[in-house]
Amino acid sequence: MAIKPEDIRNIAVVGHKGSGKTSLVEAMLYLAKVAPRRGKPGDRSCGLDDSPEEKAHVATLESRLVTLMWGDKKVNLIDTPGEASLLADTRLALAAVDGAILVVSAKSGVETGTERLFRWIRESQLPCLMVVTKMDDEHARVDEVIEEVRGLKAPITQVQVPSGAGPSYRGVVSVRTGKAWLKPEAPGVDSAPVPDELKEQVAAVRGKLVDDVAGTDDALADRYLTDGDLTDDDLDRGARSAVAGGKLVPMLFASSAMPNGVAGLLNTIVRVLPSADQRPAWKGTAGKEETERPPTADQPLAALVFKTHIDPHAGKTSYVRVLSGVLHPDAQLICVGTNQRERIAQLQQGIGKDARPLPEAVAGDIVFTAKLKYARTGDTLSDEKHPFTLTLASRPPPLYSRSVQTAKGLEEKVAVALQRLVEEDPGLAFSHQEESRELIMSGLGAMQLEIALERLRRRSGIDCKLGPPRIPYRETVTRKVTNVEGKQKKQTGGHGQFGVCYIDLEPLPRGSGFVFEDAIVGGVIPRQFIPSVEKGVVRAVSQGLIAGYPVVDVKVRLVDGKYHSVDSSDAAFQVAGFRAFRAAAAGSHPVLLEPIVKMEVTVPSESMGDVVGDLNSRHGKVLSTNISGDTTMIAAYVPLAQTLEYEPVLTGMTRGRGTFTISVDHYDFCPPPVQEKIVRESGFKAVVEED
Ligand SMILES: Nc1nc2c(ncn2[C@@H]2O[C@H](COP(=O)(O)OP(=O)(O)OP(=O)(O)O)[C@@H](O)[C@H]2O)c(=O)[nH]1
Ligand SMILES: [Mg+2]
Repeated sequence: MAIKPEDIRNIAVVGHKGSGKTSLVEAMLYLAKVAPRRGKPGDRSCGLDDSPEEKAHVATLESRLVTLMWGDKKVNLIDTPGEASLLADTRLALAAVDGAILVVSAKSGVETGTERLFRWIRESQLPCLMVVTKMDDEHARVDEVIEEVRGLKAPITQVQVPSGAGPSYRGVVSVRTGKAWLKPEAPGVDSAPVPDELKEQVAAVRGKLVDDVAGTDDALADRYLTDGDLTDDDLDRGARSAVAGGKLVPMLFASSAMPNGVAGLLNTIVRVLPSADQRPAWKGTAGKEETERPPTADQPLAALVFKTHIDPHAGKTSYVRVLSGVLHPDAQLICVGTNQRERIAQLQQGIGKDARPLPEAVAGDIVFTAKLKYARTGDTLSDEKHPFTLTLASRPPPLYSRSVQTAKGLEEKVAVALQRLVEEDPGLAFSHQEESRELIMSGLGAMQLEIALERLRRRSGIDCKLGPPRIPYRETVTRKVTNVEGKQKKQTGGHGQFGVCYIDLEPLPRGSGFVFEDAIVGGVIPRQFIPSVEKGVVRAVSQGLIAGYPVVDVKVRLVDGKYHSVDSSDAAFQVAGFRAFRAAAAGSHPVLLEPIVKMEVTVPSESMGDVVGDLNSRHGKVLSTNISGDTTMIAAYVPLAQTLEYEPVLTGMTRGRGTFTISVDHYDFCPPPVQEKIVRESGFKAVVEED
């Protein structure tokens, strides 16, 4: 029987790295009989975390879609990475679903990732369930963690009571239905009456829940005041609409090691979270117009590509959320972003052996499709006559850069492989650095780049490694010198070489670049050789004076010279120009300039002191601080070299709440100790070359 949008629940499972998401998804798959056997947490028996890199890192490194049936409801779950530098995937998963499960470990509690993800969930106005997992862990500190969760400045309301914690954990009781799942030895959907010792606590928590639900709706509040309680029906309906509207965030408990209680979570998903057609209309654009698209099957087709996976053998797979309409295999769609036509091939659901083709995917469903030609991650595909592009939350810009180093001659191949990685991971970018001829890969953090490179090595067989990107330093001079000679004279036998020039060299203001002025009078150097002198000077300028970086903000004035009617040549005057510049520079006190970026760092006001202190320690110059509400925006100039490792530092100082932007602004003098180090490491030799 075809599935209807009202029978579908789409949920992203998100949380801090290692909080227990994948294990929880596995427990749900097991209870729904998708997974063949009961795995222990961490025992990946149903196709999750199965790439070589995921196995090596014991972590989820990209989003995965799994589908299960719970009763007559279809639940599409997206298991997402928790690693901070891989959250671009997670952010897109949140754009494709109608609800989220935020997983918190009973051992580690609320962490930086928990706070950041919860903020994203609230910004996206997604209904959310909070699940405290690892309840069986011997280090579970449940009461403290409940308090930490309540501290998230959100309308958290407890809907289950756990029985025990750590080794004594048995399962959970639902305070709404009074159902209890307390037989770990008999997993599956077993229910039992509430044991006597929990009755009082269950009644108290239910009272609080009724209070909370009544507080979200005037009609319910009236009934509650009159009757002193709410009927189960009222409580259910009230909870559903409060959760959908973000007025309540239910808190539940779980252990993936004892998945019997996870049945209560699945019940809550299908009963409390909104179905795919009950979600608010999708916000987007049609051409330049802002518009909304109802999430129903009777609308024209629109679908979001929220994830791309490229397998070296099977090719490209795209994960597609049907936003509206009905998607059929063979459908002809337009990708509004690129204006390309796409033909959909087969539609599929299920992972590994469970994969099966679907005859159609109705609004609200999430499917895989192979071999899309043009659509990239984040693109919306739609009916040509009814174009629609979903508006996505802005993604954090890739600000952590490294150069990708490989053997000579393999750069082209590496560039092609990098391009493919960028298609898969929307948080990754790569570029060619012209000056240093480096391939630069940028992302959100070190771990992301390392994993990308591991994939690249495995798939292409090319050996390559990451290095710090070369900072584009510049050189300049600080004193004026005049009438410096540059000479080329070789007149031993046959056709000789002769050219002499005299130049003045002077510093110019920052940003002026290089200026060459011809001040020759009386033909002391014939016209045709003036460009030759300039060429020689330019070559010296580009080769640098102390560390091999181009020289900027200087003016060279050609003031005098000598020539020979037979032995002078273009080559001779080029050498003379080159030597004159090198000789002039020696007396003009050359120094190193470093690129300075303008940073705008936005942080919670309470972290401002730490962040400003850190910027100062990075030789930063704070320009302004603007407080608005409880966030502060700090603008500062900071040397580019000091920003390469900034992301994890800022995350640490602000518990993941800080963001920043960077743009190269200007060049300024390098502090002498920094200059000394760079000059020493450059191995630059300022010997004047012999021809
Ligand atoms: N005792 C116990 N351990 C758990 C439970 N859930 C997860 N773990 C363990 O916690 C570790 C991390 O679990 P995962 O499920 O991989 O966590 P995750 O949130 O998916 O991690 P990332 O995908 O890397 O962010 C593993 O070693 C699991 O064995 C649980 O309910 N009880
Ligand atoms: Mg995981």
